Amino acid sequence: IVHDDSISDLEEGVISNLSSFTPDVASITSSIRYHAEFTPLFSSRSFELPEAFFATAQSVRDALIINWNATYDLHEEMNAKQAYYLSMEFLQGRALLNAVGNLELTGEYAEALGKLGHTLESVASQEQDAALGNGGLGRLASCFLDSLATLNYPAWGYGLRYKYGLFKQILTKDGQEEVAENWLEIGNPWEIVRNDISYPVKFGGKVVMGSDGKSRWIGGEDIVAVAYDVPIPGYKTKTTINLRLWSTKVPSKLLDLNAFNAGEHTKACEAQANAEKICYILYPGDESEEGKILRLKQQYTLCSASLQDIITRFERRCVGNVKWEKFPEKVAVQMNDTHPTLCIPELMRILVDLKGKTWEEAWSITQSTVAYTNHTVLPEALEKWSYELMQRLLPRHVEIIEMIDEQLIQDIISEYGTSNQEMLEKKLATMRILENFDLPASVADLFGKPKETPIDETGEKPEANNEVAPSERDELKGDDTQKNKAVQEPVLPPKMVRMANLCVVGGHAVNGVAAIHSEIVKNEVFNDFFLLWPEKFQNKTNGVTPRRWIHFCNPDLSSVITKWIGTEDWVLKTEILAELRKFADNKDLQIEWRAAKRSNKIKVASFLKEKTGYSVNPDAMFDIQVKRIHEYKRQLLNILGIVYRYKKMKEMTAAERKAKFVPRVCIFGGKAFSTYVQAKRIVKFITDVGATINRDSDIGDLLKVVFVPDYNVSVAELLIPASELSQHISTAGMEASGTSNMKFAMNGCMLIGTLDGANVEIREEVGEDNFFLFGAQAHEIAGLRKERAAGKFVPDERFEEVKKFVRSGAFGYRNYDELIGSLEGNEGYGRADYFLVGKDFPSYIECQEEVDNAYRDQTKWTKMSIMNTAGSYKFSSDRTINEYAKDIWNIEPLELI
Ligand code: B1N
Repeated sequence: IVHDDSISDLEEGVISNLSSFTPDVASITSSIRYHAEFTPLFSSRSFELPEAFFATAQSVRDALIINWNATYDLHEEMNAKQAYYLSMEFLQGRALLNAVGNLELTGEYAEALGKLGHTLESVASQEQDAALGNGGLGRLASCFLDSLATLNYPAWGYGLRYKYGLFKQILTKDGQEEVAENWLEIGNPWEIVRNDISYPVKFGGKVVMGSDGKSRWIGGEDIVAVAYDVPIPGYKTKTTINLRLWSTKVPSKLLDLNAFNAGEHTKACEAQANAEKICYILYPGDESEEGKILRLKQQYTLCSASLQDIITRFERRCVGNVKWEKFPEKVAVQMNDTHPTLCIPELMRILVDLKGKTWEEAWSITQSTVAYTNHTVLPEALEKWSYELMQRLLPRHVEIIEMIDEQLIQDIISEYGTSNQEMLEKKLATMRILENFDLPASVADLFGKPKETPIDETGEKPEANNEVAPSERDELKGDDTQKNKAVQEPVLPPKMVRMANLCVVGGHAVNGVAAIHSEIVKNEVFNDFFLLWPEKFQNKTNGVTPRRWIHFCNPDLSSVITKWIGTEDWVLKTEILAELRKFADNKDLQIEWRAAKRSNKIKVASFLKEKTGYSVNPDAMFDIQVKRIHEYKRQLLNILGIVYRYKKMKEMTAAERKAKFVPRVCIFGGKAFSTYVQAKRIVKFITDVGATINRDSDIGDLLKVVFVPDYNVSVAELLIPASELSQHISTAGMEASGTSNMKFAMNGCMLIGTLDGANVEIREEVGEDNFFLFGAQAHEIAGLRKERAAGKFVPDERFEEVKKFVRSGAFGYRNYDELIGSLEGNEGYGRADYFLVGKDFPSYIECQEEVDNAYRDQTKWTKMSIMNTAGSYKFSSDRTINEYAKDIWNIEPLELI
């Protein structure tokens, strides 16, 4: 589309961009045209979709920047206490529709784009997802930003600007393949590079004592973190907060021009490449993956740059009268899981080494400032770092951590005394920050005889084993002498730093993310700490933003809700949704409710056709499981249930099949970590089962199985409004919360699930009759595993039958020995069904029968669907954020007028 009149309108565009942004259709149109013409990327006069997206986004950004500046000025002027949410992940997804929706300019932008020959929807679909996160933890951080802005809290997010976010998933005949996606390639219209805001960050070097008796950290590798700001608009408010993402580069003084001039380009570029690679890629692990040296550098960069920035702001706002004891009255730092734990020693270092505070003063300030959210109880996911690696990279921080550890030992001793040495040793073994360390000299005397280091067969005392994983060591030393040496020595357990323990000790609050999870945190994972400091422990049940997750992604249902409740206020005050209960039986509402669902299903059907080639019937039940692929989330239970259903169908006549089963479209989506072999086998298995069932003419529309490739935030926004049954079927006690369960319930989707994570609270709110419950409960799991190990588990016949069917080659033969084998045995081969798929299988398939029966009665089903939306009000992230603000951060809203 070429606009002949674009030039004549430009002046208008320039003027409206220089003056304040007046949101009428005419000025929006000229602003879009202005950007289409002057954005450096698109100098031509063409206005096709990619250009239209970019120009539209830039025009929206102008509006955001006005509010963003005003918000910043207000915070500066009022000098109110501010909360900072530090997270290694923000899973923002697309921003355009969210921004125009929050600005209440959707209609205006749609009309302006219409005049320019496009639809807002098609322009919005051009945007790449910002996928700077892996899953729930990152998406939670993004929902929190939306709520913070909407509720007018003085708060910011801090994260890293990864050049490559989460990989793109491609499904081939061999299963999942990962492809890097350079989301910044054509530029990011939402970010504002702040070359004026940068901080030095150091790695390595050594600690020396200055003449003033203060420690100084010198030498090593210096890099610079540069700020990239992303404005985050609130809904129906001018408040626009900031997400500050750090990118790394080499300090300009280190660019070796001499080497460059001498033709040694490689050498000159080396430091630059090393600095830049820190922000190259998002750590793609979910709960169970191992850390790498780059990851520690990333974590420290986030903590160091953010704290320097926060401190600079604090000092500036003190205008020449800095009282450090007031710091916690102005600043709250929330650590999103243990990934930003280094905030604790970094704040201590800055206060003690650079600001001249005593240890005690610094400790009190640090503890009152930081707080920690735990997101997982899987033991393999509790972060630990090799002491040796940390010492090489962050020598001063390790000294500080050692002091905190020593102080903790003193605290434990003063609480429990030394009379019961066995108990005390047990406490120290679980609670200390440093793992596999001897006691420090200051307390060793308290323990009868000093601890002996074991003597090996050669009669020599071995050195403590500071082994690090080979990949880390190679990167550090560039040779393997250490490895050869280590081979000859007896291996002592490696010295580690337990980040979660450091967080619990260094923060004033520790919270879990759902009621059941917070109980497990208190009574199991951190029980010793809970007994020592019960007042620190809290629950903050997760939530999701009702703007993105119902109002914007499901406009059809939103209109129905608004019409029946009589107001749109529910988008801000979700408790109003409960009023829907009054009309749950109303025939007219039910008709409108079903029509909204059906139109969403039709959109998904055409999306599935486009992405997978499979045609599905929009009148079948849409049954969905979308989340990271993980054994504990039990996609295997779901697909084996489908296999069982298929087998039963095959054993029946066409008429019997039709009478017995409700037609279903079973949709899967989710990424497996690239080296998580078992998760990848599950992906492959699901696609194989789909390939067989979907082409089976006996089955037809009665059952389809589709794996949607590259599940991400945008795909979720499409699938969730169309779903009727969603699966949240983790082994009880293993899913900390889950947040998609909340999104599904909000969109009138029934849940089938275990009593795990937030399912427990969702079921309480929507009512037992409106939730399909099955499976063993959290308190039974340990006993069931023991029973299994003792060879006492007797599997259900139907489970045996389904495994046999898979092994018979019904879906081909690849990989199934390992997959099915993992569900068998008592111990040893595979993992003896650690996740209890076999145990829960009978109750799962029986529950699925109940689902079929309920679906046959569409009046009843629609009522259940309405009751889910009505009962979902508690799961707004606005509720969660208000709780954090009151109970942990002690911050108040501040509204621009
Ligand atoms: O955090 C979500 C919860 O709703 C989910 O239940 C929980 O599994 C998820 C290491 C994690 N826990 N831990 C992680 C992510 C990345 C990483 O590198 C761990 N993600 C969760 C929000 O509370």
